[in-house]
Amino acid sequence: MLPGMEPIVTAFANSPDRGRGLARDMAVRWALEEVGQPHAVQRLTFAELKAPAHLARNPFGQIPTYEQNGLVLFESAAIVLHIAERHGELLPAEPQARARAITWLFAAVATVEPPIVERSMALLLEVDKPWHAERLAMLDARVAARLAQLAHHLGEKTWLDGAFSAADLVMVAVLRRLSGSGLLDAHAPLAAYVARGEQRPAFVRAFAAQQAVAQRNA
Ligand code: GTB
Repeated sequence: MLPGMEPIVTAFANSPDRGRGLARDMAVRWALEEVGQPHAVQRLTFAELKAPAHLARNPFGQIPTYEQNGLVLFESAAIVLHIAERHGELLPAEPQARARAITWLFAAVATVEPPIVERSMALLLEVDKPWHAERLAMLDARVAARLAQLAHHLGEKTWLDGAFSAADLVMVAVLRRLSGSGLLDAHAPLAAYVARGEQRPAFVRAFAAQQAVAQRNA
């Protein structure tokens, strides 16, 4: 733990995932657990997300945000990267390995996540459209293509590139959004990779913390 004020992370007051840890505060909370940094979680209603106090933290009115010692950040992957850099953990020290880990962190949110999010949105907002089945099949194929490429890279490796890093943390958080879709089942090593992430004690602690809130809300 480093000196300074405890960081404050924002999360949904009542997450629509009902305790499955699928909202993006999960990655930030997991990263803070990995580096042993105690933190406070501020829970916001949907109305509070769009109120001036929160828009000052995140112009897009979303969770998660991170505040510590006057620094205010948004974007979950940027926050995880900041935590990794501040604590000198979750990223390799050797410059080339570090650059590769940051590349994978970007790949998680910029290349792997977009079709996964599009698919979730289609299931949430478009099920009643006459073209839904056709579009879902297209999105399933796009997700499946990314998963096949990722599985090919992962091969028999435990983590994306050497030791567990911030990139694995964000990648696992991204892939978890497919839980229940069956799409991960086509790649046993990828499903095992996600399971390895979920078995890390820091993940288990962060998951339990957000689940306890969901259970209180239920
Ligand atoms: N790129 C940003 C980041 O990574 O931080 C995206 C942040 C974001 O999408 N935040 C969402 C939010 O605040 C919550 S995580 N939404 C409210 C709004 O935009 O008004 C997305 C999310 C929501 C719900 C589920 N779920 O129920 O399973 C999963 C993921």
